[in-house]
Amino acid sequence: MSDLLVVNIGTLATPIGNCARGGADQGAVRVLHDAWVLIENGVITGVGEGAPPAHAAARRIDAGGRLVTPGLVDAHTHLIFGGWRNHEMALKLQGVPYLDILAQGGGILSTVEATRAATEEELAAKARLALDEMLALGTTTCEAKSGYGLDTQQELKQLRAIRALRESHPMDIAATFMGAHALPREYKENREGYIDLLCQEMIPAVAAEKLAAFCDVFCETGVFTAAESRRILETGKRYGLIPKIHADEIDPIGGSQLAGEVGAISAEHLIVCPHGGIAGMAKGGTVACLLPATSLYLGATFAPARDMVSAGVPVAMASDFNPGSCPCLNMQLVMNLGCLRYRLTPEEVLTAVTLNGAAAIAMADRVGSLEAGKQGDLVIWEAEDLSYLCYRMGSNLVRTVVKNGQTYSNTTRAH
Ligand code: IZC
Ligand code: ZN
Repeated sequence: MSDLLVVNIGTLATPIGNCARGGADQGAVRVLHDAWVLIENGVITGVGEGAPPAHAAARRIDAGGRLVTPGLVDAHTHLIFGGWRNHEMALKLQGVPYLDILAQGGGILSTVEATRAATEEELAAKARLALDEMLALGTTTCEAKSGYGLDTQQELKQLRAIRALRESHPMDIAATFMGAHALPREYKENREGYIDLLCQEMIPAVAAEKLAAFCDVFCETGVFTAAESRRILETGKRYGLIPKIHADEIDPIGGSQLAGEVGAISAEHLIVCPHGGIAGMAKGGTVACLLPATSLYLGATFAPARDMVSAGVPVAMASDFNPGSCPCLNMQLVMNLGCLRYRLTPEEVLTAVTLNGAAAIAMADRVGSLEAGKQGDLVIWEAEDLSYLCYRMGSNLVRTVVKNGQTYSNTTRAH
């Protein structure tokens, strides 16, 4: 692997460290001017200001005075699914709520049908297109959940598709088992039976094949209660799966408090998170993983991000890419919404989509900042500073993505 020296960086902006940053540290970003980054064998070996080191063998890239940040980390996606849900647009326009569509057998359950009908190879091929698009938009690490199989073999199929992509695509992918995404049709009248299946068969099978690092639950009205979520997450923990939880997306039924109690690495959505939930997450050391594009898409309110920062809860932001509530994988739009709708500063937003996202998937020791020892993942932007990156809307401002020291150029120039 050839070495890479990125020079003539007008502004280099990066959070610092190997763990999530909350409170005042959320916005404590290091900014260098006239900077350079040296990547050797795919790993950053130097970052500095002024004259770059002499390294005759390294390939040089001139950033032309532009902004450079760490590669973006999208810590919450439902990457692997069959079909889409555009046919539900008519229902949305009639005002039918998300949970009502699910209760009628649509929503997640419609994607379950399409996912069950696809082979592992078909699922991986479809997701590969999404990964290509994510990389072109500046995302260099992502998380991917199962949760559209809802039986043992079908969930394993989704997770094996993730494994195949991890081995063949430049994107770093963290895998999450989310068999507790909905109650499958077969168990509509037998909740207890499905939770037994999750705890006694699915979680052990996922752990035995080492197919996931995390276990996630959709804790929501009509889906899984807080008590059921606790049982599933505690079982996952016994099998070495780190808990995550979809909490307070539509109704506050105790998910964020539970996140703190079970020591979840992250709690997701938190659109209607109560004060008690924020306090619980602060106590439990949980990262709040906020998904503003989903609020936009559902026409919902936006999570109380400023209250979370004030309480010292580290805030991450992710896309929530999925075929129902957020068919969007553009983290630049997420950054834009982070400023406009969460009232976070561009510096707080940067930490949310890099280091804190990495912490939400237990990868902050490897990615999420530009420092010696971290992976050579960065983006050269068609922007002169962070405020410009957060201010523009709807364009792809990527000029060049560097992933593990390899370069990927955006051929559609934003201006
Ligand atoms: O397919 O609707 N919220 N799960 C929980 C989702 C959204 C994904 C979906
Ligand atoms: Zn989700």
